[in-house]
Amino acid sequence: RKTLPFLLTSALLASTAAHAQNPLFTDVFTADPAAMVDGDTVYLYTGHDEAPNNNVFFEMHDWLAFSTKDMKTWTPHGPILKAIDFKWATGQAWAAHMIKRNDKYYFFVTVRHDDTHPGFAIGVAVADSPLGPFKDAIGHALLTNDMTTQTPNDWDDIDPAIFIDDDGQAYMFFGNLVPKYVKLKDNMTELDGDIKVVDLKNYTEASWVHKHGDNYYYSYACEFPEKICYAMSKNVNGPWEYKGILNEIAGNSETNHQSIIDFKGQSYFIYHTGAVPPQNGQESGGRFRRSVAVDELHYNEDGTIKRIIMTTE
Ligand code: FUB
Repeated sequence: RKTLPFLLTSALLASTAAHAQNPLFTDVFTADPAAMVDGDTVYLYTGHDEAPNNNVFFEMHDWLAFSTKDMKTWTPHGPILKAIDFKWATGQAWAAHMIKRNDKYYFFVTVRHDDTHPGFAIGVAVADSPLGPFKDAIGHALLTNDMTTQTPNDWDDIDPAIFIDDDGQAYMFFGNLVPKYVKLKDNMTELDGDIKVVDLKNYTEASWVHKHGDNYYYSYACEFPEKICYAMSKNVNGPWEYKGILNEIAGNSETNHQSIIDFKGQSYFIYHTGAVPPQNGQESGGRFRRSVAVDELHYNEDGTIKRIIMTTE
């Protein structure tokens, strides 16, 4: 039960913080945040947890979109795409990533493939606007499970994270247990060259690559239950030097999944937590009932990142 001092402190923090109160959304469960800055707006794409209480696994059918111009007031835009909008997929709308290129918006997603390629796969949808309408850009998966040549892990092609380097070359980072990356062609719908393995300490999933100043950062969920760890490099191709933990397991969600953005002079760490009490008619959060939260992210002078202070802790 929350006490008056707790509520007053929360209200004060919410009024002085550079972002909205956490969790960001209390009428829907959201997970796997993928934020994209586009001009004066942040678009936030999330998975949509719909598991009933005590369910034993994820129940995720579509991806949701939200936007803000000040990180405080968020506008919900509802579902932008369903997993089964990819005709070759059977469901499981897992982690996704949006990226803009040549005035088009490419939404890279994790879905479960049909029996022709059992296991998870990565697909791409495209639209002329950040809020869609989106359609399958290829008509088949960009990357499917190949049990003959890869480690027999049918989750290995999940959690795409797209990064476009200063020279215009696009890369897709992805993977479960083994982090991998591959170049993308300019059309964003074809792989360009071999898939390479990245050397990262304790990698589990949830790749995210960004650049700040002259440094490249690879953040990822590490261990299990998951924390977010990160490594730094002077080159997108590595080598990556392990730098430590950004946040501990957030609430009781077991998974952890982050976006890192710079927006209007402030850096933000966006993640999900399971520690959401019943509110607004919702049941409580948990492993398969996660909620997206945001906190400030601060860099040290040497480019390393300070440990995130989570308001949800
Ligand atoms: O939301 C389903 C899966 O859980 C994601 O793909 C992983 O990153 C983990 O958050």
